[in-house]
Amino acid sequence: MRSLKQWEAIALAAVVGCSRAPSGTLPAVPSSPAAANEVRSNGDAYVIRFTPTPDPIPLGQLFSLDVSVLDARTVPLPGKDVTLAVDARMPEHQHGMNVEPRVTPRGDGRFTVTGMEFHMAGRWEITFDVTRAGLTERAQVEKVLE
Ligand SMILES: [Cu+2]
Repeated sequence: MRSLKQWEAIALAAVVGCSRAPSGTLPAVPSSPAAANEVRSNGDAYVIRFTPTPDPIPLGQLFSLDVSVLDARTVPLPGKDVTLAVDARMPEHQHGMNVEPRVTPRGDGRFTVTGMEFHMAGRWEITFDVTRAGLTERAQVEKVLE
């Protein structure tokens, strides 16, 4: 039969065990202000980070995006086997942009997207289509312009 002291030790071990973060799980996407410009792809294979220039995205003016495609653990993707297509739409209005953006690869999963323009105020949805080894996965993020 166990003594009271032993039960206390077991209970304490259980509490300590619970307070520890579970191992083997993916790191959480940080909830910093920058997280607003970070999105996971729908199949959870990629994390997309993007920075607009100008920032915030202006209304009725050309802007560009610096985009980094990272793996699910937010590690940069080495090599040149990743391609990216970017588009934007206003879902409520069922139209896209009046311009066609150009994507320039910078290597290691980084891209510069030029020639974007949101010509109307309201809700826009930017889509990032990441293709690697013949498989395409989409990430989308919302931007509301006033
Ligand atoms: Cu519209």
